[in-house]
This record gives sequence, structure tokens and C-alpha cells, in this order.
Amino acid sequence: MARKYVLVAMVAAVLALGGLVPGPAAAHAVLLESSPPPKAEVLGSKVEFNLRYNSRVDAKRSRLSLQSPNGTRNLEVRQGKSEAELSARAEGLSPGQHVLHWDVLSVDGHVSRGVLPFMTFEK
Ligand SMILES: [Cu+2]
Repeated sequence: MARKYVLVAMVAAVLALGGLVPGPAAAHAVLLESSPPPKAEVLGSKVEFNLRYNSRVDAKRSRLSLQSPNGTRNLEVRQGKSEAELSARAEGLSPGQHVLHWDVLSVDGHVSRGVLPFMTFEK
């Protein structure tokens, strides 16, 4: 009888562990740092973006689109200083609220997404 309970406890422990052990999803690209930082107030109409992730990202298969008061545009995505960084630039921004949408492919083959909102003001 006692043996049966031990077996049940072992099965329960294995099931519980299965839920805790991180799978490949843990390697998704997570944004660690950005320039400008979220909710920044930028003076002028030009912005240089730099996004740093927790893992290598594929610049060629990542997308950055900038949503502005006068419309949305796709930015040219470049590899940053390291393989975990992406950079891009935008010019001619009208003053107001902008949101950079990032759609990034990390080394594990998964895409992750996020947004970076900021404001621009006339110089
Ligand atoms: Cu993943």
C-alpha cells in the first residue's frame, strides 16, 4: 500500500517539474535596453534607434515600423554594435507621439514583438 503512494507522489513530482522546466520559449528575444528609452522626449525630427536584446537577433529577418501622427513607415533595420543589437534611423518626423513597433527574430527561430513609445518636439 505504501509503495503505491510513493509511486503516485513520484508521478506528481515529475508532472510538476515538467511545468517548471523552461522550454525553448525561454530564449525569445527580450528587449533589455533601448535608445531612445521608452517614453523619451526627443528634440528635433531625427531619431537614431538602438535596441539591445538578451540574445542574438537576425537583422535581415526583423522588422521595425514607426507609427507616427502622419502615418506608418517601415525602417531599414541594421545590425547594431553587437549581434544582439539592432539599429535604425528615422528622419523628418513631425512633432507628436510616435510608436516604434519591433518584430524581431531571435536565434531560436521565434519571433517576439514589442513597442517603444516616444514623443518628438520641435527644436
Ligand atoms: Cu523562443
